[in-house]
Amino acid sequence: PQPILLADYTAFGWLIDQVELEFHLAPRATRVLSKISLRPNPDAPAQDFFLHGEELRLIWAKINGERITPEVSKTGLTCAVPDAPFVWEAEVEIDPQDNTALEGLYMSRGMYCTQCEAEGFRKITFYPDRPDVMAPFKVRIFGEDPVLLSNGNPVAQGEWHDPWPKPAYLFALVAGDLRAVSSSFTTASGKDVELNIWVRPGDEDRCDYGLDALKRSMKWDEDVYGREYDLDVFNIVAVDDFNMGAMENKGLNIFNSKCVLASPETATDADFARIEAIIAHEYFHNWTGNRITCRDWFQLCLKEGLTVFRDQQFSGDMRSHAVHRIQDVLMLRGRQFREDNGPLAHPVRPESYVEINNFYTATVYEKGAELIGMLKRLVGDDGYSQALDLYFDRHDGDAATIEDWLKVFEDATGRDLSQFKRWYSQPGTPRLHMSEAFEDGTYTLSFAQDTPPTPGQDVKDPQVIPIAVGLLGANGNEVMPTTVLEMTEAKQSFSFRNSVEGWVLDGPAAAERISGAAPEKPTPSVLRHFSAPVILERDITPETLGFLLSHDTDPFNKWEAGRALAKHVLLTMITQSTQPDALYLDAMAQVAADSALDPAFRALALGLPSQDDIAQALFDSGQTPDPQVIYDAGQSLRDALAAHLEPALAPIYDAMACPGPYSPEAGDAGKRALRHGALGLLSRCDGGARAEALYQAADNMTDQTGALTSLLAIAKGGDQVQAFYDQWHGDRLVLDKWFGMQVSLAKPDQAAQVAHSLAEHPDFDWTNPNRFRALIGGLAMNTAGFHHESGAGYQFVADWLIRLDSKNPQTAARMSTAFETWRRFDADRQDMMREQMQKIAAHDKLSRDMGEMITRMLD
Ligand code: BAL
Ligand code: ZN
Repeated sequence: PQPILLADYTAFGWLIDQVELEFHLAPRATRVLSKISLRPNPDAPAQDFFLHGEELRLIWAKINGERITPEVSKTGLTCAVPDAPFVWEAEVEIDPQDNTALEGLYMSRGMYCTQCEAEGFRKITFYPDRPDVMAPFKVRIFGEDPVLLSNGNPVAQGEWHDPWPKPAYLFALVAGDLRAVSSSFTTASGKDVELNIWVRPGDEDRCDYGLDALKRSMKWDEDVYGREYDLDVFNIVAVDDFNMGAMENKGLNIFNSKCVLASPETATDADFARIEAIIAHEYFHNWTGNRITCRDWFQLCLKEGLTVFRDQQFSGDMRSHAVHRIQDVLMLRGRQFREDNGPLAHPVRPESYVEINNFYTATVYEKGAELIGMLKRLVGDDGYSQALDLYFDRHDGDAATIEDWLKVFEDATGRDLSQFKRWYSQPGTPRLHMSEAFEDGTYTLSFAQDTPPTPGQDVKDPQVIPIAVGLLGANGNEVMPTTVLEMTEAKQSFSFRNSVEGWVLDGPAAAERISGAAPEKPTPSVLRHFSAPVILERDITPETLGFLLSHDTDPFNKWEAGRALAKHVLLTMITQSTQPDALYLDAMAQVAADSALDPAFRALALGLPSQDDIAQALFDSGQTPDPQVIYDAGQSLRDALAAHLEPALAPIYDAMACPGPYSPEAGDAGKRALRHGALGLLSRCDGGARAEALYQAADNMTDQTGALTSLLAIAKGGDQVQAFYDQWHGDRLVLDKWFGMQVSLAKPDQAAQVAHSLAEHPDFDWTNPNRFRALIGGLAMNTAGFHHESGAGYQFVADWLIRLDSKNPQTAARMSTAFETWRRFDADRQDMMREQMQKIAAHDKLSRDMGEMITRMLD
C-alpha cells in the first residue's frame, strides 16, 4: 500500500454545518441514516467530492433530496456535487456482530459500542473521516436495549445533541442493558454536571474509585489549567472487548473495563493507580484533544503527548511526584527507548504512515510528553502557563498543528523554538556524553550529544537539551541547587565557580568568586528529575554512585544512582563472571532500612533493571546479549540480595503491614509495594512460607497477587494457582491476571510450554484483547522465556499473531513489537525470529497493519 505523507496534506473541500444520524440497531443488520449539511470550503483547493466508507452496504444516497448513484469503491465513494451549499443523505447497512476488528460499531458480549479513533467512523457511514472536519452532531438511536447513549446532552430517550463541533473520530454510541453508578460535579462557574459510569449488572460495586478519580480530575483541570467541563452530562462506559485502554469520545468516554472497574478484592494497587491516571487522561482530552483537536493524524502527539504530560502532572499531585517520575521514566525507557533504538524508531511527529493505528506508540505518547516537560523546563512555570492560556484562547475549536503549538510558546514567551522543533522530527534517543574537569577552582562539565542513525535518517542535528544539574560537596551537602543548563551545540561546556553565594554557573552575571582557600571538587548530580529523554554516558565509579545514592537531594537521581549501580553490578557479573559487588549489597541494605525514605521509593530502589534493559546495554557496548545468561545473573543477584538483607527483611515485612480496611491511597500502596518487595526476597530464604501465609490471609487482590508472584518466582505456588482459579474463574478481569502471572513468571525453559497449555484452557478466549494480551503478551514479556534458545517462544507468539491478525489487525500488529529487538541477538536467534516474521508476513489474510509492522521490522 502507498504510504500517506504529511507533506501531502490538503484541506477538505467542504465545511460541515450539521450532522444528523439515525441508528436502527440490529446485531447483524444495523441501518444508519445520515444527513449532512455541507458548503464549499473557501480555503481548500479544488477537488473531487470523496467520502470515506468501508465495509458498508449503501442502500441509497441523495443530494438535496434527489436520489443519486455514487461510484463506490472499497475505501469510499465519489459523486458530482453542486458548487453551492447542499445536503447529503444516505442509508447504509452494517453488521456489528461480524466486526471482530473492534473498529467502528461492534458488539461486545451483547452490547453495542463504538471505537472510531483513528479511522473507524468510515465503517459506520460514508463521511469525510478526517480530524480536521469538525461538525455538531445530532443522533437518534432506535433499539431494544434500555440504555442508548451517544455524545453530548440527552434530549429524549435515545436522542442526543452535541453542540460542540467535533471530528468523526470522537463520535460514540453505546447500547445495552447497563446500570449507572452516578454522582455529580459542580463546575467552578456553578454548572451542575451529571456523572455516570455505565456497567453491566453486577459490576456496580466496582465504580466508586473511577467516579472519585473523575471528580478529582475535573477539579484539578479547573485549578491547574483553568479548564471547565462544557456539557450537562459526562458518561463513562465499561466495555470488555476493547483494543485500547480507553477513548475520549466527547461526553461519552468508552473504557476497557480493566481500566475503570476496581474493587479492593479484584484490583491491585497498580490497577487503582492506572485507573486514576486513565480516567484523568481521557477527561483531560476534553480540552486537549476535543475542543482543540489535530489537523491530521501526523499531529497525534499534539493531543496525546500533551494529555499524557497532564495526566502525569495530575498523578504526581495526587500521589508522589518523586515516585511517579521514577515510574514514568521506567516506562519511557522500557518501551520508548526500546522503540527508538530499533527498526520501528519514528519521529514524535511521524512524516509518513501506511496504517495510522501503528503510530499509537510510546514515542508519540511518552516521548511526546517528555517534549512538553522539556518545553516547560525551558520557558519556566510562568511561561508555560501563559503559553497554555494562549493555546486555549487562540485555538479553541481548531484542528491544530505542532507549528501552532510551538507558536503559542514563542508568542507567549518571546523564545525562538526553531531548534527545539527538531525534537519532533528527529527520532532516536540522543546519547549525552559527559566529562568533568577541575582546575584553578573552576569546575567544568563538558557534554557532547549524538543521536544514532534511525531508519531513513542517518544524520541528526544538535537538539536543545535542558540538563538539570546540582552539585554536592564532599560531606554530601548540596553546594549548588538544581540549575538548568541549556545545551544547544553538538559539544558544549559549562563552568561553575565557588562564589560568595556558593557554587554557581559561571558567567558575566555570576556572583563574586570566593577568595582564599581553593575549593574542593564537587560531585555533580546530572540530569536531575530526568530533565531530558536522553541516555547519559559518563565514567562514574561505583563509589560515586553509592555516594549519590546516599546524599543526592534529587529523589529521581538518588534512585537513578542505585539503578546505575545495579546495572553496573549485573553487567560486571555477566561480562566478567564476578560475584555480586558488596558495595551494592551494602547500599541496598541501607536504603531498605532507611525509614526516613518513602516506602514506595525504597521499593523502587530495591528493584533490578529489566532483562531487556541489560540486553540493550550489552548490545550498546558492542556485545551480544544472551537472554539466559542475563536471566541467571538476575537470579544470582536476587539470591545475594536476599542473603545479605535477610536480617532486615522480616522486620520490614512486618512493619509494612497495613492494618485496617484496604485503601488504594498512595501511602498504603507504597507500604505494600515495599512489603511485597521484601517478601520476594524473603521467599528465597524461607522457601515461600511467608508468601503462603500471606496468600492464605489476603483480603485484597494486591496481597493475593503479591503472594502468588513471590511463590511463582521461586517455582512454587501450584496449590495457590489452583485456588486462585477456583476463586476467580467467573471474573474476566481477575482471570486475565491468572493467565498473565503464570506465563510471565515461568522459568525460561518452561515458558513456551506453560503458554501452550494455557492456550488450550477452556477459559482462553483469544478473541478478547485483554485475554490475548495476558497470555501472548505475558510470554513476550518473559524475556528469557520468549528468547529461549529452542525458539519455541518465537513460534508460539508468531502462530497466535497470525491467528489474531485475521480477526483483529490492530491488536495483533501492536503486539508484533515482541520481535522489534531481533537484531540485538546472536545469529541463531536472529534467524529464528526472522523466519517467524517472514511466516507472519506470508499468511494469506495479512492485514495492512501487520504488513507495515513486519516490513519495518525486517527492512
Ligand atoms: N485517543 C486514544 C486513546 C487515548 O489516548 O486516550
Ligand atoms: Zn490519549
